[in-house]
Amino acid sequence: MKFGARAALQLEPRNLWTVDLEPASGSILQEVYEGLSQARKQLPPKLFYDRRGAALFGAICGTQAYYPTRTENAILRRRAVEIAGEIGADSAVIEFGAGQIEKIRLLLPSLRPTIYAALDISREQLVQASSRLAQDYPWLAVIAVIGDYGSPLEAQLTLPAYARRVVFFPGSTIGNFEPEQAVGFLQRVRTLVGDKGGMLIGVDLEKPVRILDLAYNDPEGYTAAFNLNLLARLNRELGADFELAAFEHHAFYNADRSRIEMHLRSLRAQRVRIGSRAFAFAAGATIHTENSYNYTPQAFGEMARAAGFPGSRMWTDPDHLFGVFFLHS
Ligand code: AVI
Repeated sequence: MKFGARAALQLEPRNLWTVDLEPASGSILQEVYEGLSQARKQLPPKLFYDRRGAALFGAICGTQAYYPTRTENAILRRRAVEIAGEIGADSAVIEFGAGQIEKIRLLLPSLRPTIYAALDISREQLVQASSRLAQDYPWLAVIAVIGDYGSPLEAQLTLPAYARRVVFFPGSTIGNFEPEQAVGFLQRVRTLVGDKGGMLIGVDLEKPVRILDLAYNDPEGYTAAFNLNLLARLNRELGADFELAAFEHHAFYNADRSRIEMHLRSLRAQRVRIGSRAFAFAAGATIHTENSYNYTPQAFGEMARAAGFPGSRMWTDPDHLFGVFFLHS
């Protein structure tokens, strides 16, 4: 098994390989300086996912308020046979941001791909989850790819030519991209999978605002803790002196842009020191931490077409909260 110039390392069980595409990670300081120096302060949502952030995200996914996870899981479970029928035999599934590798398990018995490559930047979690998967499915070749799906993979991925490449991107993470970025990302996937390949992707659909408001303001407070953990992370990793009690979680639906926005709002005028710099916050000023766009099936279909996927089929739930799309040429 080879990835570009890199040989994959075989582990135990014998159907598991790992390949490391990730350079040793640098500091997040520059990104933080850049984001907080803008007129509208912002921080990239990827900074949410340190160990504690990943655990809080897991807790969010288990709440009643956060409908996307259980709704998407129900669609995958209920429609597994139809989805497998669309994808066909001998597929090589590449999951982006595979995390705990849970959702593909809903499809494996019906889909029976030849290869499953899970890509994630969190090395430890990925290797452990891949190893469990390889043990549970001895007939499947499992490849744990430590890497960032944001960086070009086209040159790195060498998979058998007969296999139909299918990128699996569940979880409505596409909604965290700006729409133009989302089209660019889908175009890259199109190049990666080639003419006979496809993409199975979860998309949050437009819906009444009260459902969205609740999902991003869960009564248990996990989303607030997830958002505020970003500041705690900057304190831990960069020695910043954010006073967490002086900021609050603020999430609301922006109807003009069809997106939920998450912010951290300063409760008073204050200065925060990070490394060698200080940043001033007026009372009520915010740091914009995330957008979660939702789409109508038509709008998402058009975006996919613009990216080179003219064919699409969608499966949804009875309330049309969430869509699982199979995109192809
Ligand atoms: C990962 N992503 C799709 C989640 C979302 O819904 O945008 C992250 C999240 N943010 C708040 N709650 C969950």
